Amino acid sequence: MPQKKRLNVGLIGYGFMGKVHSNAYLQAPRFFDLPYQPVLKAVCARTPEKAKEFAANWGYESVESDWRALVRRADIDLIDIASPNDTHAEIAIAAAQAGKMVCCEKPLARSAAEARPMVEAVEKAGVANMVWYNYRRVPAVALLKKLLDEGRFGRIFHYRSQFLQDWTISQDLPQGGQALWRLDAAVAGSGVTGDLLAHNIDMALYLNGPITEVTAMTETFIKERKHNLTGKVAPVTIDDASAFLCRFENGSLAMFEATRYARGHKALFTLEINGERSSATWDLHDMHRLGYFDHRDPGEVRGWRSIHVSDGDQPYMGHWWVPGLQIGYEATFIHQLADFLIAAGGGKSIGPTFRDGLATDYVTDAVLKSARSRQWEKVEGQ
Ligand code: SOE
Repeated sequence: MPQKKRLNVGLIGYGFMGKVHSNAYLQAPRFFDLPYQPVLKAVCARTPEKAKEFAANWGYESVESDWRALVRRADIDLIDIASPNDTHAEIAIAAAQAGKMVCCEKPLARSAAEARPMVEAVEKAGVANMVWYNYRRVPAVALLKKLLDEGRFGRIFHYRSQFLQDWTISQDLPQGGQALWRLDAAVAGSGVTGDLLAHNIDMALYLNGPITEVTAMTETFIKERKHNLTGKVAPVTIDDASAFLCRFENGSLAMFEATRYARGHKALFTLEINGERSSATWDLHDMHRLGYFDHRDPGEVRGWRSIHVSDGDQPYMGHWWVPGLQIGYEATFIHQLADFLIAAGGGKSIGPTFRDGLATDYVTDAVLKSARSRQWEKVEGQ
């Protein structure tokens, strides 16, 4: 077998996403034929002990405690940003200027204004780039995309999507700091709009095209929480729930909702799309199933099909076990990395690129603006 080109990865961040990405670098070359062999070269974290622990567990060869030192290293080919949202822009721009490939956790940035120079930097440097909107790579979602691209749905009338969680309902939960920066708007940019709705929006832009205008409402149910960095009770700055109506460029109408206050729901990401000839449904808690209805089926057998997307001729599944057996959440990152490395080997980037991440940030900006203005708002940059 010819030797694969080694691709030295420098990871920044060691939380939940640091683990998921590290797993993808280890597993992708085992299941996919890739032009590169990823090497876990260095992990960077502000606390050296944490970085060392993480490196020992995942097999990173070295540790850094300053991301600038990591970006300067000549032996690093790819910078992976899995640190909180307020760090994405500076790191990504420096990495692109140093000529590295850049993979960034979602959302790309805290706002479109912050994301724009990131897009300029990667495009000017001509480096491969992507944003980890992993749910596009669920096999059932990839199959839905294929069916849509084949024109089976006809004109699209409706799109609906929700992301429901319940982990912030307790008043006793503090905000801010290492584990809870998602509750601090200064670090995260926003609450569920940038964290959860961003997934719904990325997938909708991918499946149904650009969104032109939105009207939104947001709510912060718990107004004050103890801040982990100061120990003091402080106003909560994020949105706890966010919902919006919108119009797509293709003329379809849509409803979106995300919340961390839907008691009983942990990560219920759902979507439904209704076209002139076909409709489809999908939800993350039953992620292998695609609901599909085709009005052109003969009347006597017409009805909703529940397609278990686990067969070798369905997207990605031929790389895994035998037909009918399932894969997990972590596989979506493995698929995304495999697609990225195959494209990078041919000198290209695949979606979601930084430019696609910016498109999502334009929509989340419009959602937050509309919630404040209580008016319909145009989505910029479309
Ligand atoms: C929040 O709880 C979160 O972990 C998001 O940050 C992820 O992007 C989402 O996939 C699951 O929920």
